Amino acid sequence: PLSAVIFDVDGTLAETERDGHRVAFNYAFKQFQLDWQWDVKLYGSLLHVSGGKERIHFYLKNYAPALLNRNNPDEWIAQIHQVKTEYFLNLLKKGKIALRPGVNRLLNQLRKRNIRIAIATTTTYENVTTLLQYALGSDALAQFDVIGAGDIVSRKKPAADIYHWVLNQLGLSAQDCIAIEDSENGLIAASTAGIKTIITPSEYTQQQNFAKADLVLSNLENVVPLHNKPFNIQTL
Ligand code: XBP
Ligand code: MG
Repeated sequence: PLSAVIFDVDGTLAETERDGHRVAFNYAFKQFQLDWQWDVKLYGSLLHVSGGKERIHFYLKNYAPALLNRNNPDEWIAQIHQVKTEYFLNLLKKGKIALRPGVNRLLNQLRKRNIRIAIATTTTYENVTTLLQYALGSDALAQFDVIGAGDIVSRKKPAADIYHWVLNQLGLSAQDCIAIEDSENGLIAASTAGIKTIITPSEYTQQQNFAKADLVLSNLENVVPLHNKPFNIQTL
């Protein structure tokens, strides 16, 4: 029996990357007098590294390695990332980022059936809680049994750690859950933890490899399988 559905956030609950996180990174770079500009295409390639701080570190290593010679580069990256997060939170609070189609409907159906709802994301905890509160209302957090986010685990997706952490918090095993993800990194993370995974590709992940997914849907509203293997969608 299905006991819980575990949702990814970025790309799955909402299209947060191109007009949200990307813009916030560029804002932070400007505040730190860095003339870096992550355009839409470059950002797409950087998304292969999950986690904002990890993404900045990767960019530095590849595009400005000399800057990593400074004292305590991780502390500096964390400061840049903090400014990025504050800007992103402001975008959320201005209502700039809406949930993807069908997300709200599925959450309501799960609640009605007493199926538990959890989050497994690499993004920062406040980003998740703020998105949920602004998109679903101030009491939204009560709907979520477990929120696994950001640095709660040290290895981010595609590592399975965040899914193991969430399963442990739920007190459930992998076969009692379904994960919903939008990216190959997310698919690898969830499936490595042994969790059946539905993929709803997002703006940046249309071309990724989802051959190992249990089900690929264009979105959660019009449930049209893009390719599918034996999978009991009735359980949803
Ligand atoms: C999301 C991420 C995050 C966001 C930015 O990946 O990789 O890093 O891009 O958020 P997933 P932070 O959807 O696979 O969890 O800057 O807060 O890390
Ligand atoms: Mg995602």
